[in-house]
Amino acid sequence: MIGTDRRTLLRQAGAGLLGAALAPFAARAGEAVTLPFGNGERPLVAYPGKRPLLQMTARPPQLETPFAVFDAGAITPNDAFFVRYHLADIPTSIDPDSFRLTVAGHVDGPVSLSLAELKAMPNAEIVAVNQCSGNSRGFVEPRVAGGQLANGAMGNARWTGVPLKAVLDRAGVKAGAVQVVFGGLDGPVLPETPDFAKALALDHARDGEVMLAWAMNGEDLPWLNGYPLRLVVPGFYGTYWVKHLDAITVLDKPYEGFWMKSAYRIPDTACACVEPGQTPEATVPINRLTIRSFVTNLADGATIRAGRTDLRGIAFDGGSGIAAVSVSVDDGRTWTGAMLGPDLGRYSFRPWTLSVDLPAGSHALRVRATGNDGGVQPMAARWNPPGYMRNVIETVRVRAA
Ligand SMILES: Nc1nc2c(c(=O)[nH]1)N[C@H]1C(S)=C(S)[C@@H](COP(=O)(O)O)O[C@H]1N2
Ligand SMILES: [Mo]
Repeated sequence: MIGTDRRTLLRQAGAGLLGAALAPFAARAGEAVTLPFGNGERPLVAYPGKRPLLQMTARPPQLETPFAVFDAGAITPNDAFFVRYHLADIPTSIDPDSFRLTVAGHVDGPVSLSLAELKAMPNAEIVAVNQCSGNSRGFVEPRVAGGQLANGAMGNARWTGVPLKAVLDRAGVKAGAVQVVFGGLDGPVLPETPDFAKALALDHARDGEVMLAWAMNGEDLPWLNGYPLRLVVPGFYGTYWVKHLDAITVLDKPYEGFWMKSAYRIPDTACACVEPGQTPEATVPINRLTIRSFVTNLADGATIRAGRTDLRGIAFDGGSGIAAVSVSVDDGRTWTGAMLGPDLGRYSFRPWTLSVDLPAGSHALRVRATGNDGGVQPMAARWNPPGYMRNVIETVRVRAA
């Protein structure tokens, strides 16, 4: 599939032919990246519709975006967008004409909607960050179990679809409903493995912003990002953004499935953290993104020319929007405000730039974002057993010569 342009690929996807080609192709034999933590070696592998990405696992595909992509613009290109699956039986053939989304459960009347019917409803568009709960887990100290990700399990895209509220209204939510459950076409290989499904509170599901998206950055969703339809939950971690979405069920009691009740839970403490090594007494489902910011144009460990240095990067939070980004070159004693770039909406990456003076020698550059809700990044990292929600102030060490 390397060299096949996206349009051809998507035509093939539309015709349901992509499946046969879901096997990955090594980018260039032996090409690999070593992430800066133990066992950080990752092959660069190109899957259909994707440029070479860092492969964490092959079955199911878990692909991380090379960090340099985030320096190229505030929107993450479709072919560079990360991929995360839990279950190895991912769909390999979907006919967009016969595809149906069903809405059932605690409703006046179940409905079954085709893509054409969904697209005929009033469309919605939003720019929003999709980030995995375990993004950056590889940097957590002491180390925790789970996919050892660097900072590339996130991406920012313009999503086009229909508000979930409008689709729920089609079926008519009955009084007494409390939650909505979302299921996709992928499934477990073994019957004992719980199928992937996520739930949202009814009020959240009907907030008018949560949407069912069929397009990403103006094109059909890439196969591996949920073709032909996915849930978009602005401000919430990616785990809720169910891909290949084909089943919506309204419940009159809380959903008890594994992926809500046992997995993707965080300590029920103000910081969503516990002392390293401790087990939380109580947990709640993970929810909103924490505030983060990154330098994107200088890699940790880089050698640069002494003198005036232009820094650029991105910042985002769980939906209050970025109010300010500042940079410290003196271990956090003083901070200088950066200039914010174009505002694509409060759920989007917000670009920033700042020019700093870096005389010859070693420097630690720290970047810190502040949200419109007053939220700031912590100087010390939070710790929780699954390594979720990392948002410590990032440090980039450079040598100016
Ligand atoms: N159907 C389905 N949807 C899913 C998942 C999955 O395993 N199956 N994983 C979720 C998780 S944990 C994340 S982080 C996002 C990742 O979205 P992406 O693969 O489009 O980047 O998809 C979510 N939606
Ligand atoms: Mo995730």
